[in-house]
Amino acid sequence: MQVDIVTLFPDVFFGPFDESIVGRARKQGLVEINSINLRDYTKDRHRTVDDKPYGGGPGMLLKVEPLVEAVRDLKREDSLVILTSPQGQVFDQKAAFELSEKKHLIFVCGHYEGVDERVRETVIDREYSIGDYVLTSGNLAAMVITDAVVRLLPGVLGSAESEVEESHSDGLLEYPQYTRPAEFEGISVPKVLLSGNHKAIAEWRKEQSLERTKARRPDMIQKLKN
Ligand code: 4GS
Repeated sequence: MQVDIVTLFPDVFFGPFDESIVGRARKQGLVEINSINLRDYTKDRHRTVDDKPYGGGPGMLLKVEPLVEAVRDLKREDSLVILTSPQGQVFDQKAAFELSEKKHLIFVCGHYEGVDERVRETVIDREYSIGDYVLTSGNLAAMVITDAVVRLLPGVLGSAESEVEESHSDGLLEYPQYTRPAEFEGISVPKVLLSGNHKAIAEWRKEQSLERTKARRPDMIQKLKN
């Protein structure tokens, strides 16, 4: 997979993408991640990327021409172009699985008050939000989505890691987990986990997952029913 991220701050991605699982995946050639400076697609002397909104109002908008030029330059037949913004569909694990099937993702990171609407009309395929809150820039949203997608690519997680039933992958939250010691400050590990009875352990875990999801995330139960 190739991921190209169009941004005003191309340097912020390195650090997070150099370490741990994503860093290893890049070194192994399982994914290539590039950040592209939007300013490189400006044509004026001042390298202007933003302008005031028509009709007035606070803040600045990303101009249409540099963004469209950048996306068209990067785009191939098999690309999916994603805008990160609070107006998008909320990104979830189902979307992560879907994006992990693509060969080429292009992210357009929102900045300032947003983008000229014609960017959406001309080059954007999908618009995703990572949640109902306001970030300083869409960079972090592109990073979060990239991270969730890259770990799903074949070969990125070791077989032990990928066998683990993670929260959300079966539509439920994870069951409680314990490691040694068997007792800490008077709190014991549930007996069933020490029993060696694998069938009883599996049943207990399933039940705990369900109870925890009902209590904490009734919205996820509703999703399972649909
Ligand atoms: C998000 C979000 C976001 C909105 C970008 C204000 C700068 C900012 N992007 N999911 N302008 N939440 N973007 O808050 O994707």
